[in-house]
Amino acid sequence: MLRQPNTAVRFLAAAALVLAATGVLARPDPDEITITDAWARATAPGQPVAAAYATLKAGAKLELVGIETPAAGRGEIHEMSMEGGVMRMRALPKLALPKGKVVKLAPGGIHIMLFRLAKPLTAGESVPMTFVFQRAGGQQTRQTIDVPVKEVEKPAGDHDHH
Ligand SMILES: [Cu+2]
Repeated sequence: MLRQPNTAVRFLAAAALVLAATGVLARPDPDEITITDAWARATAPGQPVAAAYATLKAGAKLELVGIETPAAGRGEIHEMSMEGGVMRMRALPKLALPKGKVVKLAPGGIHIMLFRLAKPLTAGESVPMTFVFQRAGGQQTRQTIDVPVKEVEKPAGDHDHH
């Protein structure tokens, strides 16, 4: 009977299409960006802002130029630094991602700040977050991931002043 092989061939063709659609068969993207260890800090009720962190690695020289999420009205990239013995932070319009270098956004350092939270971030839940990257030529590429919300103690000196 020919039916069995036919079915098998059809199944393989369908599987190949799915793989192609999911990019498994696609050539590796030279700009390939990996986002790992992403998490957002759980917030108390009524707290309007939250911090989020991630480890970024770009296969080509890129800049992180924006953060978008339905969980907040606005996302900013922030940098913390000591000024005259006081921990201060400022918004960065963009964050350089050198080719192949691991860039860590972590408590006490560069971080993502989410303003005007739609609702409190609850540990155990996750929020979708879109990272907007820009190539040297100005072309933008976006990557959206689910960022888990975690309850983690703040390191000494981490900001609470928002
Ligand atoms: Cu901040």
